[in-house]
Amino acid sequence: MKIFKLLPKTALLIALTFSMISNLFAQSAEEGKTLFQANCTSCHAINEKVVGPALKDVHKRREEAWLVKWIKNSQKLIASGDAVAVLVYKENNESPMTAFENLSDNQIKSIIAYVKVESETAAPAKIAEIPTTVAAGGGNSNDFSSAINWLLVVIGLLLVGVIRYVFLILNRISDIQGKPAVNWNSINSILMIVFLVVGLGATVWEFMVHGKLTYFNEGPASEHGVEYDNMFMITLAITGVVFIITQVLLFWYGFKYKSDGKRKALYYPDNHKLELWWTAVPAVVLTVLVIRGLITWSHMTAKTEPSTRNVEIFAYQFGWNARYAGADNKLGKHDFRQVGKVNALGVDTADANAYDDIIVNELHLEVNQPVEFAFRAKDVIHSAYFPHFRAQMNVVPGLPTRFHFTPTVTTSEMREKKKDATFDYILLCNKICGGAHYRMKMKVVIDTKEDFQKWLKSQPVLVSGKSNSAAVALK
Ligand code: HEC
Ligand SMILES: [Cu+2]
Repeated sequence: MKIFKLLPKTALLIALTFSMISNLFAQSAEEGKTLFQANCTSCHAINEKVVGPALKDVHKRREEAWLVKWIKNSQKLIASGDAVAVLVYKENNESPMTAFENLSDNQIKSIIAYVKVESETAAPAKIAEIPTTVAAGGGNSNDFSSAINWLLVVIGLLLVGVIRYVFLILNRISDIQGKPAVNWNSINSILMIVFLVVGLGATVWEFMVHGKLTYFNEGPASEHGVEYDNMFMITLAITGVVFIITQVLLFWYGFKYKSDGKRKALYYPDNHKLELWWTAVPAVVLTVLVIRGLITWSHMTAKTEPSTRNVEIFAYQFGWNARYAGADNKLGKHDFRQVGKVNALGVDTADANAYDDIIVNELHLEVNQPVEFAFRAKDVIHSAYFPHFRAQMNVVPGLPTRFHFTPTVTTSEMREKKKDATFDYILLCNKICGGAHYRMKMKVVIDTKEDFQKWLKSQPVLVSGKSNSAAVALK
């Protein structure tokens, strides 16, 4: 009967191994979650189509080895003639997915582990999230919250009824007494003061609490950003002071001069001197602000030296690319008719200037060096927004736009300043209509001269064989 003695131990061992394995699994799914959120959420969700297809159960429909190859470089897999890859690409209107050569096999596997975990816990279908009154199973959380909503509606209606009765009773009392039962004038005047205090208090609270979340705290990370922030602060200070004075006067006078039946309002039709002042002062202040703004704007959009590094920012539904001009510092021409599978940006293959161009999906810039940006959109209007650099420009199909700026704080310096080791600068799309503009995001890295050159050297040029070492030499 030795075997029975061993049984508990064996069971324990099995249980231990099992929990260790599942622990390992949980850990990698945890890592996968972070990676997924950092790299994939701009185009993918588990349960719905974003730019790419919903990834629910993708581990069931594809083999792991295939997934690893696909995620590393889907275009390569497609080009190799892989039937599944070609089909997936075709089904999704041939919008290319970003390559993730920098992710290791293990990292990709942990992303797949995360997708697997999420697929199991995700709702069975998108339909389930639409609240319906005819819930077959019943008893889910949607039923519960809709019951509460109905309850609130009923309570609200009852309250309106009660208030109506209170007024009816008050009217009856007034009729009987022959004078108003409630002095509405004094109640309204007190409400004026309450509104003033609560309103100003909420304004201050808003500044204190949500002011911390704005980009203003760490200061601008570009040269012109200093002037820009300065102007913003001056405008805010002037309008802030005027706002407080006018609001206090408005509500205070409403309170002070409530009608008490004894006072008679003074008839005061006009005063030319007063009107002159309150027209002239704001006019002068606004003119000064606007002229200052025009001067700043013309600095920001001035022509740059020909030696300034040229970078093209390319926007599409829904993502960004950047194209560096390469050794000649000349961006090759582009031609929308050439936009296609291998040439997603439609770079003109007949233009030799394009051969040494470098296309990336992570923007690196050298600190304290100006950059000249040319913007181009493939499909619809996008808006290139660099919040930390106080720069924004519309990206319009068929209409080239440009600006330049000089970054002044490297990513690592900003990480130190913010005491946040995970901080990254970003390029966002500021168009918020429909679709997924709000998810368009490109990481921006501000490097030291050495790091920037190292990075640029490691990027492949469009036509292999063209060295990009000269691009690095570019001042
Ligand atoms: C720029 C947008 C974009 C990003 C970022 C992106 N994808 Fe995709 N993904 C797509 C598109 C679009 C497709 C559809 C295939 C195609 O058109 O190339 C796709 C397809 C896939 C597929 C194949 C789905 C299937 O049904 O076979 C997988 C798997 C996948 N992506 C995983 C990922 C993972 C993991 C990441 C993050 C590391 C990621 N994707 C990041 C756009 C993106
Ligand atoms: Cu956009």
